[in-house]
Amino acid sequence: MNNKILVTRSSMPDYEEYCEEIKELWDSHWLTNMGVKHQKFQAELETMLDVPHVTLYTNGHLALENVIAAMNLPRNGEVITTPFTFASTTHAIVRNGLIPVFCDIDPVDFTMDASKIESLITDKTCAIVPVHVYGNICNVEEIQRIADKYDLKVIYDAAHAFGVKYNGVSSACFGDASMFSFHATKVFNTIEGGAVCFKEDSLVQLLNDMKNFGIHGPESVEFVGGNAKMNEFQASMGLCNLRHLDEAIASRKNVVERYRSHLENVEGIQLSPVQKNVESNYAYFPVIFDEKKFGSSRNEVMAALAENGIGARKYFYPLTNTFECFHGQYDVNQTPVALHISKRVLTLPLYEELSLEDVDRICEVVLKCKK
Ligand code: T4K
Repeated sequence: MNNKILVTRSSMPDYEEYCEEIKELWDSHWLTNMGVKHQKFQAELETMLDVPHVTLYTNGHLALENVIAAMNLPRNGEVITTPFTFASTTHAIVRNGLIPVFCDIDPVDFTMDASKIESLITDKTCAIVPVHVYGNICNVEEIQRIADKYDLKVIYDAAHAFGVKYNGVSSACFGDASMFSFHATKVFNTIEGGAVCFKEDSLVQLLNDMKNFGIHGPESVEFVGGNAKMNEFQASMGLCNLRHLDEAIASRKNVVERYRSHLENVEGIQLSPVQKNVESNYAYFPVIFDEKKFGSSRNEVMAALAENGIGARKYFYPLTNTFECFHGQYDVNQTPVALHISKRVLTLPLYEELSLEDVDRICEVVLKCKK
């Protein structure tokens, strides 16, 4: 079927624009290791995100792993986090030798339920890693209050929240640091890519060294670092896509509004409301199906869409605290709201070029499932 609709589709600049951007790489032969495109892109992001420091990475996951490592947390320390996320969040914690402690989520915006954090704190708790899931902003004030009270680090997984503002403040500015993903499937992409944003000056050198094998100078390797550098082709894609970000977000807004016009106030369907005081990036369109009221389950709706060539996805099912790799280490009943939502959520197709006619077609298939 050639009119297949996938869950998302990368935003891309014109071919000529990208070719023009990468042309000088053929003159310089400088392809990676913090070249001119890397430097320019980093500076543009610092301005655009209104944050003192941005460090670029080859992907969002390594950005998160590196920034958690940079916080110098005690081995086997406990990190309060959410299971309603992509594998990356939990894996970044575990791969740093830390223990995730799962906090339940808010039933309306699906971010960490800040009212449940304090009851999870023990003398081993050292950090909180919340997720601005779907681009919904966490309760940043309450999380910071708790972090200050118990002397905890806060690292936001802001993979979904690039370009989002809360009370006029960029999502790059909360906590000790925030990580963005620039993966091909994101609102803003550098093919693969990611960034860490932060205010603390002393982190600049540390993060730069960590992503480059721990190499501090030509003859000085201060610690065992890895390789997580963004290359010049990725940075060039970022420079191009940044020029068109506002258009991309405006198109996504139209798509989301069209979805809402069809699906709001339908019995058995819960949508995630636009958060107060938040300038959204319209990253995802999650829909919660209540089988009893809607007449069809989430899986039945997904199958009906698939029959019509439409690829919706269960972001995020299964919960990370149920992954096989954790061998039943965590009790999923400790996060009942997350479990409930993950069994019912379906994210519908959303991307810059999705036509409003296609949104109408998708909603028609969804609403045909209502019994
Ligand atoms: N934290 C959170 C909360 C995250 O959601 C993610 C990533 C991370 C951390 C880690 O960031 P990165 O290290 O990835 O930068 C996708 C993405 O790979 C992943 O980046 C993303 N979250 C996750 C939610 O979704 P898949 O396995 O669902 O992707 P895939 O290959 O099935 O693609 C989905 C659709 O996107 C395709 O049907 C078509 C479209 N697509 C895909 C690719 C690869 C394109 O249009 N262009 C492409 O190049 O994981």
